[in-house]
Parts: sequence; C-alpha cells; structure tokens
Amino acid sequence: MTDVAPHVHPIIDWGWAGSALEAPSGDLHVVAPFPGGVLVALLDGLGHGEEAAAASKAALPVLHDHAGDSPLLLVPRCHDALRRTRGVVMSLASFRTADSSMTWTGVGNVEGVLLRARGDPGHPDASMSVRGGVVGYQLPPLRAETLLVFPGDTLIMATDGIRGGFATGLAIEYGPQEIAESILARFAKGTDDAHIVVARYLGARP
Ligand SMILES: [Mn+2]
Repeated sequence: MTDVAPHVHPIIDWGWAGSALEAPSGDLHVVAPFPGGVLVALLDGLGHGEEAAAASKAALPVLHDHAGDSPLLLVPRCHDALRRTRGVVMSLASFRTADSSMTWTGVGNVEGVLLRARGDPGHPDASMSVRGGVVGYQLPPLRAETLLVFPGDTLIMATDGIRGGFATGLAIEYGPQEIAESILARFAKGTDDAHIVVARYLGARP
C-alpha cells in the first residue's frame, strides 16, 4: 500500500497513503517546494489504469516548474498540458511563509479540508470549495480562497476513492503519515484508486 516514510520539508511535515485498483494508480500527489513556500497537489486521472496515470503524470512538469505560481495560474497551465490526455480532477494548495497563508482551489472532486491545531473561533476548520470540470477537457471559472494558517494546522486532501466524512473526529495529534494511513485503512471505497496526502504547516523555520 504505502512504501515511504513520513517526509519532512522545512515548511510542512507531510505524508501520504494510496492504493490502486489496478496498477499504476491514476491518483498522484505532488509536493513541490519553492522559495518561501510549498505547493501541495492531489490529482485523479479520469478512470483508472495506464491512461489515467498518464494524464496525472502529464501535470508533473508544470507543477514542479511553476510551483511558486498562484494556483489560479497553475490550473490553466495544467489544462493546456493535459489536452491530449483523458484529463484529471485536481486540487491545489499553496503554503507561503511570508504571510502565513494557504491558497487553495480545485477542479472536480478531490476533497480538501484544513483542520486547525487550536480551537480558535476566528479560524475554524475549513473545506475547499471545488468547481465541477475536468482539467485538460473543460475548465470551470476558477476561484481560489486564501486562509491564514498557523503552526500545526493540517491540510488533508483525498480523491473520490475515499469516502466522505474522513476528517470527522480525526485525531490531529497524530503525525501526517499516520493520519494518511489511518484514512486509507478506514475510508477507502475499494472500487476506485484511493489516495490521501496530508500536510501539516510548521511555519517559517530558520
Ligand atoms: Mn477517482
């Protein structure tokens, strides 16, 4: 299922878990650092198998080469790069330390939630609002939302191979890798590729 240890990046601590209905998985996460921030993305190529995986992979150069761009620019860039593929649904979140912000947007049904480390009524847990569409085929009008983030705040993204409600009652004191594996174990539908990426904001580090 999962084959990597937790990853630590200077701005986030992150982990992932996934399972493929049929190898290779069409679901793919991307964690791409850039000066002053890091981009976290989760893609789900339409359908499953080789062509789904090819669609997701076609976005990799765009996301790595332009990681520091606004998600509102990255989605159309991916759209252009994926025109000859089946297309993907995807969600993006860009963390920036300069203003302790996370900007997220999505096309299609890759779910995103932000769980707060502290119960501050001014900064409640949040869910990403996504628009219907397919990157590479039909883009909806995009809208991104920017939230202030605080050390310990935890982003979870999951493809639609994971049942909804996965974040309910989640124990945020666990590490990102443990959270990802726990969600996969408890919420994978078993009828589609399933993939989760979890990123905990650490804040700027010396
Ligand atoms: Mn799917």
